[in-house]
Amino acid sequence: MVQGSENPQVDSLARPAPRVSYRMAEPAAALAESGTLAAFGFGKHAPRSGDPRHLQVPLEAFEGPAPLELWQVDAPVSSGSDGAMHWAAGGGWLFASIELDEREHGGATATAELAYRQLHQLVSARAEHHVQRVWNYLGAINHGDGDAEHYKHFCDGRASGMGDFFSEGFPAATAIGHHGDAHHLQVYLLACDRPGRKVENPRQISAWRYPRQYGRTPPSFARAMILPAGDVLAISGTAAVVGHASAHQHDLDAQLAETMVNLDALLANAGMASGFDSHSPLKAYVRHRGDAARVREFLGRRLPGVPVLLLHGDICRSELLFEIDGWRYV
Ligand code: 3EB
Repeated sequence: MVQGSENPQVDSLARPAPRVSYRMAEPAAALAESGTLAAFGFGKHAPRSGDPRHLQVPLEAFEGPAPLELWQVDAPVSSGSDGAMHWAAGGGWLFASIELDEREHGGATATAELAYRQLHQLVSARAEHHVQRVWNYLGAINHGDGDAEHYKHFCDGRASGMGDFFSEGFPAATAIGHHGDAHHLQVYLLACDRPGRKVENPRQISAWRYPRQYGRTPPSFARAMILPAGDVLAISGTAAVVGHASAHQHDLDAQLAETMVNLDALLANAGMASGFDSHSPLKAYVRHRGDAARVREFLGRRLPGVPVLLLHGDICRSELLFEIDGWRYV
């Protein structure tokens, strides 16, 4: 039983979502601000620090120097490390990350399993054990054919490492291929001491029900999560998937348009008005460098004023050229 669940004072505590923003800033300065729960640098040239809240995401930004992505809460933050795992907590929220080399842990499946087992262990021992959102960045994601594809091995390991981690339902998630070290797996998450509310997309079959053709182990994620205070929708990686099929294979413009329809359907199903604004940061993952300008032009037209970070990333189905994820604040 959840301690304090019969105490109305505890239950009435709001858990406003972390504020997520992109900012051109020095990591040290951003980390020194009170309430900084996490700071993400993008690409191999992003500066590093030993701070457990500071993560280098191995995805390159297409346009100029990438900003920092910041998660900030209105509470003091404590943090720590345990081997390859790092965490920070404050205001009822938990950020946790793990980075592993697949060569050191018996390959892709075993490494994904280990990453999820370790995260489970960390999170389940804490009050902030309701995982809302997970990001998975792995190298060479489409390497190998059919069931031998790297992503399929990752899905196998993720599912077995989860155990009963998500017995209350899968969190929202993203899984994207990076172009750094092909064996480098990075997984990070946002959890809370209150449960969120999962949202599916009526235009899409839930991922955990995908038919066998997409792999032995269906991907384990929800399409989105309404964070506990109901103030934010955390949106999973969304692509031109309709039903379970990849629509408009290899056609970038049509995939972009279909993805916008999927986002609208998701917002509607979450009970939210359509559209995004300047407080709702998104990430766009683009498979081919040569498509970046066209994607930017499209987003400028369809999502004017919305902060979108354009990243070089491979989508887990090789026919998909584009995927988007992010946050929609109420
Ligand atoms: C899709 O709709 C695209 O394996 O965690 C999107 C978000 C996708 C998360 C995952 C995969 C994942 O099926 C792929």
